[in-house]
Amino acid sequence: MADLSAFPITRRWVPQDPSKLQLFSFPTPNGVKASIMLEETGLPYEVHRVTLSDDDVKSDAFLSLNPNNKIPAIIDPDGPGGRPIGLFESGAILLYLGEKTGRLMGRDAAAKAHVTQWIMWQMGGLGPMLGQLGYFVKMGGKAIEDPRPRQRYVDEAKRLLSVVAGELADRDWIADEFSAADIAIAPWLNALNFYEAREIVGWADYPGLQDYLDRFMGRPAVKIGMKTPPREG
Ligand SMILES: N[C@@H](CCC(=O)N[C@@H](CS)C(=O)NCC(=O)O)C(=O)O
Repeated sequence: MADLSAFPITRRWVPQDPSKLQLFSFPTPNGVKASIMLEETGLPYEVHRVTLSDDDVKSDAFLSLNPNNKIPAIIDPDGPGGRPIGLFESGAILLYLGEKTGRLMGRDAAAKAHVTQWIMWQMGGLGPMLGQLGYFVKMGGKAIEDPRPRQRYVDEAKRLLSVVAGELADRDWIADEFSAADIAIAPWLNALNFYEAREIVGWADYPGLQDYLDRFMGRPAVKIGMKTPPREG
């Protein structure tokens, strides 16, 4: 039986089966990247709900695994060299799980480089920019009278959407075959709905993006991963 007692987080969120990979997450666009990847690759895992409230995500227990106080994070009891490893940052988790399973990272070195490229594009661009857009359109920033911050993120979101739409014009998935890059990107496109920002970024101008989202959401593993862990319970 794997021993995860060196990870203080396991005293608050207790593994039932420490031989399984432990996921600490909440069903947000970043959180579901990890759960969808786990569902798609079929790796056995246990999920622990860490909500975005300070009591959870800023607790000493969670900070012991991720000092950056953000979900998702994982502990793999069977890490490199057979030793347990803790990991945070959804992009790093996707790359790690792809490497571990040999799945969803492209068939050859060139495809793998492209999958990595699009994961980096999502982590450095699409996610942070749409996150800021959500803040200025739906959350606290909505009350700010100066229109410039909001416009900045609207313009940047439009630009990023046109990039993905252009790439998807002649193929179903961002890096040719379905891959971890789609798992990074599609949940963020989906978040525009939650942010009530579709109209303002001209979502309807890119019908290919809705087709892409429908294709993504239609996958059985994605359906489960999108609801993992449940919001309540
Ligand atoms: N770059 C990080 C971002 C993760 C992130 O922003 N997580 C949000 C939820 S989507 C969070 O945990 N927020 C809690 C907080 O900031 O207090 C990743 O991709 O893992």
